[in-house]
Amino acid sequence: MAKKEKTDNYNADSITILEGLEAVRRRPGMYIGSVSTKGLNHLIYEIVDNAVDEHLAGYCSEISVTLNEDGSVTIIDNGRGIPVGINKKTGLPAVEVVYTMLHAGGKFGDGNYKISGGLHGVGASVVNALSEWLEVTVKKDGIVYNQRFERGKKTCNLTEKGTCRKSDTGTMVQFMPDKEIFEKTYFRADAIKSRLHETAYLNPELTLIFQNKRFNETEEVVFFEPRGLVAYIDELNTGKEAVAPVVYFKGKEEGIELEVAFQFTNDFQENILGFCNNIYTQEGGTHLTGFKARFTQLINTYARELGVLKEKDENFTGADARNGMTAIVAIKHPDPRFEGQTKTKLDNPDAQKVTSDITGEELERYFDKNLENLKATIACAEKSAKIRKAQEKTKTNMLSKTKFVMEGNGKLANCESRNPEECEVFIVEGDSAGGSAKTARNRRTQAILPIRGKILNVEKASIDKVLANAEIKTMIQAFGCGFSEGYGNDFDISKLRYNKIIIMTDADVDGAHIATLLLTFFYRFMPELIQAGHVYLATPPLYKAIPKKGEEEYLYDDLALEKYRNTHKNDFILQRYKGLGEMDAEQLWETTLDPEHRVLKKVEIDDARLASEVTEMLMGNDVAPRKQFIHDNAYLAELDV
Ligand code: 0RA
Repeated sequence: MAKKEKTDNYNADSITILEGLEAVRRRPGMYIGSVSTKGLNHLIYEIVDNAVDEHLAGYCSEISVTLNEDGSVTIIDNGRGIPVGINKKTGLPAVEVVYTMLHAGGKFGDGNYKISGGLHGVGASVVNALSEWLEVTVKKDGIVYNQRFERGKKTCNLTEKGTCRKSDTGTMVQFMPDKEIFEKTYFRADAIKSRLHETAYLNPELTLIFQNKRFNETEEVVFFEPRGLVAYIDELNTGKEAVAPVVYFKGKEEGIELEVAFQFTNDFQENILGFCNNIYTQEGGTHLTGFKARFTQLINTYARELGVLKEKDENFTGADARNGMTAIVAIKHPDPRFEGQTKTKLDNPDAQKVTSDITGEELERYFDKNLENLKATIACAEKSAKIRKAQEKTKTNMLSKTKFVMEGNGKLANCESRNPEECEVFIVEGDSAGGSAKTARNRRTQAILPIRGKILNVEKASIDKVLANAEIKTMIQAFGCGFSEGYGNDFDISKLRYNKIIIMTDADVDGAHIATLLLTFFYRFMPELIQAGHVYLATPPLYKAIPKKGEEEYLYDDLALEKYRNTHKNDFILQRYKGLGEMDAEQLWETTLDPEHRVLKKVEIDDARLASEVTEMLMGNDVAPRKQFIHDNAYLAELDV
């Protein structure tokens, strides 16, 4: 061979490439978090984020995401097109390197803020490795290029497929998620739409198009939010009573950009969302710390200047100052670092300093000119402080953990074991199902907490109502770790008494509603429970098939029923369960409690966020979307797939 040296090089490189992608297939969770539907959706976000990077670089104005009928997804952007030139180190076209080498994404960067520094940022190669097949098409310099891969391995070299207008540039990626890797390969349309909408709010010059071409679901939605964060706040505060207009400011310091929007409503909660380089920082971090601390300090200073706080008065707490606040704090950082349970907590100290500096400067400027808004804001803090002081007296008694008696606490039927590792608590809808569950359970490790009717909607209720609610009080006491919103942050996950908290509701619209309310409660007050993977949904069966001959079988959804019908041509009786209450203790054990046979769905933070949105929609004043929801029953369908 004439070009021996080059060939050897190529082989060496291609071996490392394959090993890299093999590692991704062996341990996909390491790269995309999980192989559940959440991990599946990450594949799409990964590719979209790359295109958003191209937008941030100033070259892409439109991104479309299409869920195709065959289960694949297509993502198109009108950027410059991924480079196709030969990469010196590998001797391969750059686009091939991007799709086959781990972490190759940033190599072609040009110093802009890269999403790839964030939570996902694992690169297109991970998507490729976890796809049954993937095809990338690049339009660049008047030429259309294409390459195809299967499970991360190329099936052909980059090929020129034809020509196009020189001005017509961009990248199109189509892939089929691999059924060998993912538990389910059905993308969650709701979560994707929500994420695309979020991206539109954060990038006011970018248009994102969502198309669903799957059977019976066809729709097209265009997300374009030229009012940016201000429009985002409007959306978050829909149905709430604003007490002041939206405040917006931005600034740049030490190469870090900050954008903030906030508004006060008469709610008794704060809802502060943080983003870094377009990524939602679930666990918060230094940007939020900087903003919150400076805001609190500013409100206290103003309150003293205006005489609202007298010399003898103590300062407002942070929670007081932010009582009723909805805020978005979005930063762009050239080198973001993340830590925490789910690597979604921003850790850069300079982000705190810059956020604090800009917030101080801009807010002072704003409040000096807008005294009305300032007064309304301070009034929120005053109201909160008043209630806090009244409650501090009663709270100690109400939530005292030391006074908690394990047995005989309200309606909780506790388990015998005190080893949290093996303990589970079932939150069961309805007294009759609760009764059966108490009989059916394994008393040693399974506790039952029946709840009646609908628990309080924590999105709407004030903190004092939340804490006074019997069901919620019982839950806080039973779990043993306190709660984390409102006054004081005394949630301590190390005190958790149960390794699994299992929500068990009927498989109907009411049941789904109760489940969403519970998830909203956990999401708002005990998010760490979800982050650490302690919250589950039980899935009781919908049917029992009793054949003339052969074994009875429980069927958990309509799809299972259809399969059963197709594979069992003989006569069978179909028993339909209307609710948990209809099952006797033995059936309940067999189908829903028995760890050997039951089906549990682990709740992920995306589910809870979505539940929170759904709750908002169900409880809001708008009737149309609620009717639509009940008609579609979309949430249930999404949970089942
Ligand atoms: C680096 C340089 C150039 C384009 C891109 C990255 C790029 C990456 C992605 C990922 C998804 N869509 C994308 N579009 C563009 C430009 C190189 C040149 O001008 O030749």
